[in-house]
Amino acid sequence: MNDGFYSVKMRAARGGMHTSGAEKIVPAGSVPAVAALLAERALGHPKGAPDFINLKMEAQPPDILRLKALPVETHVAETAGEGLSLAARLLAADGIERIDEIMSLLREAPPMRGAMLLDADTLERLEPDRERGVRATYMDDASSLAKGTARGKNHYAEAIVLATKVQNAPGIVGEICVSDDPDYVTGYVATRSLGYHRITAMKEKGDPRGGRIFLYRGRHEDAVRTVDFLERTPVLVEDVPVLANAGEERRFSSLAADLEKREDQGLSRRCRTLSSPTGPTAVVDGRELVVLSSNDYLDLARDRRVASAAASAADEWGAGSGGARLTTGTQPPHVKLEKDLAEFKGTEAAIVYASGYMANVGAVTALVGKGDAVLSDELNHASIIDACRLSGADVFVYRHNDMEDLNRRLSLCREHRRRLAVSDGVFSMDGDVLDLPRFLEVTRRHDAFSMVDEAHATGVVGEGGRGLAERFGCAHPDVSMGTLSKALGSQGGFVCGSRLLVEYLRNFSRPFIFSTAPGAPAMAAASAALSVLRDEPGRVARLRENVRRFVSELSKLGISAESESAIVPIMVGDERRALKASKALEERGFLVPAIRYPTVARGAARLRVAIMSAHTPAQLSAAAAAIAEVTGLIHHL
Ligand code: WAQ
Ligand code: MG
Repeated sequence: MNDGFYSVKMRAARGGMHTSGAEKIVPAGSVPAVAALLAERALGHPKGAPDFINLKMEAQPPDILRLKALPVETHVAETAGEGLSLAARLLAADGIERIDEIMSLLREAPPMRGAMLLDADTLERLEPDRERGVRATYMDDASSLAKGTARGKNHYAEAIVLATKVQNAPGIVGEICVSDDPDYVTGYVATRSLGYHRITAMKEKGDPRGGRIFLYRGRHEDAVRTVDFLERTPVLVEDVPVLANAGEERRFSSLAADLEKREDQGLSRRCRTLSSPTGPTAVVDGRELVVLSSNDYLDLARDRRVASAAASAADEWGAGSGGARLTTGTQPPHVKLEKDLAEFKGTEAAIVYASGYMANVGAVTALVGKGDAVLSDELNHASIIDACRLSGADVFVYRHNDMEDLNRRLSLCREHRRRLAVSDGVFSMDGDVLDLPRFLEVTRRHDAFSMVDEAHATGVVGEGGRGLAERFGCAHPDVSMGTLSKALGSQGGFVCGSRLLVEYLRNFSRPFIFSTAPGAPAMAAASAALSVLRDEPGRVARLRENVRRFVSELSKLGISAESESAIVPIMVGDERRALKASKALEERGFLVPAIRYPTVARGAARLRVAIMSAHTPAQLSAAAAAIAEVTGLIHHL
C-alpha cells in the first residue's frame, strides 16, 4: 500500500447547478473513508439531493508544503457598516488603501466560483478567467483527519486554510472575503503580517452577495506564478486554531466587553494570592507586606489552638461533612459549636450556616416574603441587600443609621403581614456602629422583627468581643447574625436567637436546608476560637488599643479618620485614584485594598484599613505615615 498523500475532491450538482463541494488532502489509507464521507455530505446537502457527484482522487507529491495557520482575531461588529469600516481600518494599517473602491468591486461583481485578483494599488484585474476567477485549491487542515472530518460545512476552518495558503502565495498582500451564504454574515480580512481578522458583520443578513478579492503587488506578468501556486501547489495548514461556533463566540464576547468596560472604569478585580498563612504580615508575589486588610482581627486563624482543633477534627471526623445538616451532615462538632455560640452571645440557641452570606440570605428569606416588609439601612452589606431582594418582600431602604427615618418608614408598613428591620452592627465599609438601643426601641414600637449583622462586631465590639448588646448593655435583637470567618478565624456564618427562632430557621431557611453542612474542622476551629476569646479577653482590648493608636497617628499627620470597630476607611472618591493609592501603598510595603463600586457607591471609593490585635506599634505608625504620604500625592497619581 502507498503511504503518500491523496487529494480527494468532491463536487456535486443538481440540474446543472452547483450544490456542494469540498476537498481533503489525506494519507492513502484514509482515502476510502474520506471519499465515502464526502459523498454522504453531497447527498445530504440542504440545497437538495444532487443528480451528479464528481469524486476525484489524485496522488500528491510526498513533500507537501506545510504552512502555519495565520493567527486569528475576532472582532464583534454590530452592523455591516461597522464591520466594513473596521475592515478598511485594518487593511489601511497594512498599507492597503482605496478600500471603498475595492469593496464596491466586490459587491458589484457577478457571482464567481473563484476570487478576483486585483493589483492592490491600481485595482487592475489580473485573473486570467474573469468569469470564474482564481480558485485556491489543493489545500487542507493538516489535522482534519485527527479531528474527524466534519460532516457539515465549517466556514471558519475552511476559510482559515484558504486564507493561509493565499497569504503565502507570491505577490499576495491581502484578502477580503464575504460569504455568499445569505445567512452567514461573518467575513474576514487577512494579510500576512496582520493575520486573519474575523469580523462578525460584513453584510446584512439575507444578502446573497459575497465574494473574495486577492490583492497583489508585483509585476503583472508574474501573476501567472501566483495563480499557479494557488491552483496547483498542494498545501497542508498546521495549527489551525480551534474556534467555538459563532453563536458561542458572540455570547462570550459580550462577557469580554463587560469585563473591558469594568477595566476602563478602574473597577476590575483580581484575586491576590497570599503565599503565607493569614496574619499581620503576608508574602505576596514574593515580598513580605504588612497586611492592613484582613478580617482575622484577633489573629486566630493561624493560632495553634485553633488550627490544631481543625486538624484533629479532620482526623476524627473527616474533611467534609458529606451531607446537608438535616440529612447526614450533622456531627458532634456542629452541635457543640451551636451550643458554644449561644452561650458566648447569651442567647437560647444558635444555628450555623456555611457562610455569613448564607446566614443573611437564610434568615431574611425565611422570615419575610410576599406581603411582608423588610427595612434595610442604605449602607447594609451586599449579602443583606441580596437577601432582601431574594425574599420577595417589599423592600424599604432607610437613611444610614437614621432611626427617625426607620421609624417613619415602619409607620407606613402597618398593613404588611410581617415587618423586619435589618442593619449591619458594624458597617463593613465605614466601620461605624449601629445605635442598637434605639434600633430596638423603634422596631418594638412597630412590632417589627429586629435583625443585626454582627459579622464585623463579633470578637471586636464589647468588652469580651460579644458584640453590640454587650457594648450597649442592652438586649439582643431578635435575630443576631454573625460569622465564624472573621475574628473567629474559621469559616461559616451563624444566627443566634430564641429557641423558637432557631427551630423556625431550621425548617424554613433554604440555604440551611439545601447546602452541605460545613465540615467538622471549621466547626471545631470556631469552638476553639471562642474558648481562646473567653480565656484571653486581652486580645479584644489590644485590638481596640491598636485602632486608637492608628487613628491618632493619622490625625497627627492631618488625616481625619475615626472608627468604633477595627475598620478604618480613608476616603478617596475616584475609583482609579483609589486603585493607584492602593498600588503605591503596596510599593511601600502595605497591603491596603481600594474599595470601589459596587461594594460602595460610585465616586465613594476608599482605602479600607482593617486593624488586627497583632499589629505592632511600629507597623501601625509606619502604615499611617505611608498612607499620609500616598494620600498627599494622590492628586498627582
Ligand atoms: N478560491 C477562491 N475563491 C473562492 C473559493 C476558493 N477556493 N471558494 C469560494 N471563493 C469565493 C467565491 O467568490 C465565493 O462566492 C466567495 O469566495 C465566498 O465563498 O467564520 O463561507 O464559501 O471566520 O461563501 C468567511 C468567514 C466565510 C469564516 C467565507 O465563503 C469565519 C465563506 P464562501
Ligand atoms: Mg459558499
